[in-house]
Amino acid sequence: MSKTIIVSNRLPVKISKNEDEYTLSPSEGGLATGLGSIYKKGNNLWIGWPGIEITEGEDRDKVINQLSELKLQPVFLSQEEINEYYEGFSNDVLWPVFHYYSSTYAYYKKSNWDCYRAVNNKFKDAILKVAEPGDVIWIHDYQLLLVPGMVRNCMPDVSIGFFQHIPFPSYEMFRLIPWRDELLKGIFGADLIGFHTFDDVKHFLNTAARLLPVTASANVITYDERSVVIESFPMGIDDKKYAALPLKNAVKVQAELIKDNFKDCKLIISIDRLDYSKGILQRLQAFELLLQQYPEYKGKIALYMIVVPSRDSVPQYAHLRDEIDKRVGNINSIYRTIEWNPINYYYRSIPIEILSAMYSVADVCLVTPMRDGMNLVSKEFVASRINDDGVLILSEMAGASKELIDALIVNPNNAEEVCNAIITAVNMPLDEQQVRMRAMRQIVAKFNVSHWVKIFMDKLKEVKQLQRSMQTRHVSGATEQSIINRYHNTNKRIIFLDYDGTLVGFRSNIQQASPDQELYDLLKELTSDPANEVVLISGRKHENLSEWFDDSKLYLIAEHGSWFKQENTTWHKISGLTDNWKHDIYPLLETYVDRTPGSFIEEKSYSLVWHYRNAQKGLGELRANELMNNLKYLASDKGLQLLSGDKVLEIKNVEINKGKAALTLIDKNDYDFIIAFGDDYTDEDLFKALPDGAISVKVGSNFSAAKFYLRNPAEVRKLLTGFTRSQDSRIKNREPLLS
Ligand code: GDG
Repeated sequence: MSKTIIVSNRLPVKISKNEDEYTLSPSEGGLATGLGSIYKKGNNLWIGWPGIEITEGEDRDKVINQLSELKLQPVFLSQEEINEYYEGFSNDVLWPVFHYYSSTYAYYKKSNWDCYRAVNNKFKDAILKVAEPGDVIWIHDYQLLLVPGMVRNCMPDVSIGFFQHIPFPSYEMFRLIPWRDELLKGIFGADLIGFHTFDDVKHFLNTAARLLPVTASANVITYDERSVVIESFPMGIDDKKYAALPLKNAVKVQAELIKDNFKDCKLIISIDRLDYSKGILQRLQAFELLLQQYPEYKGKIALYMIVVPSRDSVPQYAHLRDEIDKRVGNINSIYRTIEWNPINYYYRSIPIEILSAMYSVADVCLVTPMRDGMNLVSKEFVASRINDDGVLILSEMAGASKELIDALIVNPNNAEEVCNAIITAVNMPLDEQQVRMRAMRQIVAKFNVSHWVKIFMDKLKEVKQLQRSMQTRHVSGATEQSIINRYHNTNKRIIFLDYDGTLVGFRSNIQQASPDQELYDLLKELTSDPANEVVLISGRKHENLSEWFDDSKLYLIAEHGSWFKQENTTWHKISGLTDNWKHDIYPLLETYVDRTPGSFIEEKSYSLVWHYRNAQKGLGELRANELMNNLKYLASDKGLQLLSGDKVLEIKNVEINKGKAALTLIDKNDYDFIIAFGDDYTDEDLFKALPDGAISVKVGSNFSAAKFYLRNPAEVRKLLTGFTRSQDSRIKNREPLLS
């Protein structure tokens, strides 16, 4: 039976050593809860680092046995590996770059990168030990970016999902990493790549398009001939757990204690791990500003701030902790009174009962990270407000701000805005609090952690099915042979061939894509069979096709069907078309050429094409969208059609399309073999127009109405050569019989 394997840097367990014995306590983190529904079932399991260094073989065996009872499998790491892979690379390169702190905190050291790669390889080995074909592997987070690619190399068909819990930065940041290509290729080993927000998805898609030879169609990227889907899956929490906690006695007791302590004060809470990305100093600055500018709040509000210790043996973190100590000390010494302390600051982690008590009694929760993948504290606060009151102030830089839109959303760099938000929050009438909180509680309940796991796993299944259906539609092996057999068992054939992208590859200069000798020879062989009508059906100008193919026996169709030319005749165009519209559209296109270096206009008899394949990446697409919007109404008034293709925007008479053009030929004869090859949007008209028994072949892996697909022009040529070759061999085979 197939199984699911979860992989993350840390196992969801805490291990402590007491003399010779190891004690395990399962961790209650959100991820562990969410994924509990998976890894605890059947023969599924979770692979990761157990959190402490264990060097002795005997000890390792003990721990392996204890962990296996919890369905966990360890990857043991030495202290040196933790220093280099985890601290040195994951936390000193990927964390700062992905949180936009590269210039201050990123430290690129080759030996740390080598160790990151080696440890990722260790994780891969651990996976391969247990993985079997048909299994599903879900890999988590930035410490393991290379693992999907490493597993893929060994198990090409296995289903791999990857989810990143921290932000994915813009290309401008990611490109700074010296090993960026390898990292990106590693992630692309997955079939489904998930992030918390759509912004992360956009950054990732843009980065992939800039750095790797990928083809993209919306959020589906073809890499290494595999379709990979990139999507946002905002992670949720175990909302029921947080709603149930305030009803427990232990929590109620704590809640009363806190209330007693802050009797006449509005209580503002904040909870973070010690990290520069959390905006703790900026938050203190905003709080101080409030006390400075609005002295009437002295004694009326208090900040209850928990900072959970983290990495404070690293100088930058120790420095941050010192700064926080100083700032809190300063504020308290300036503003405190005998009975009131503005900031109650704790540098320690707290038990969940106190956390829940804080969530449930606070008036305001202040969450102001400078950058955060999601931020679960904000959602836990919302889930804990079982009376629908309380106010959440939330940084727009946290992924959660995309969902919790009823929070007071602030820019954490804007001290005045944060200060004003605190004032609004502490004065907010109860009915407004309730309207906002109810809306947020609904969202937190609906998009909880189980929902997150379910939609990710469902999508992963769907992506695999998509890949499999692509595989069965790929013309190779038995399918290829059956098409070739059908070809030979028929004697009135018509073959439609698109040119650019189908018979020759994509070139940045449209004039460069001229036919090579191999193509001429192939077309000559195909057309020399009297049973074949070979039609070259292209969007190119008729003059251009004449230049290349006038001497051939091909039937030529130019400009998507405006012009036709049979062997040994001259060109004729379809009647009743007008090109008057060009006077209006051309000048508009010229304004886009003036504003977009590298773009140009191609003029055909009944169409105008704006090409932007040489424009700056991203700018071309932006302008094309703008142009599309500009032309929308003008086009329908004038009976024009807008076609947006691969780095082109084409405006043409609506009456012309390749499908109609092909039908005029098909209808003339009783063909018993009809096949069409094409690679882009204009060929879809052709595929759709073909009669039922026809064979349609899409070149490339974008979605298509075609029945089959081939990967590139080389494969098209191979199939066509297959037609002619077996013809030769048939003749050869027949020779002895005939003589
Ligand atoms: C990443 C991303 C993303 C904190 N202090 C105590 C305590 N906590 C718990 C909170 C919450 C969790 O830790 C922290 O949640 P974050 O969302 O800040 O997550 P990170 O660990 O920073 O990690 C983040 C997340 O992954 C999920 O994808 O949201 O953006 O950085 O659950 O309650 N719990 C207890 N005592 C504490 O002192 N009991």
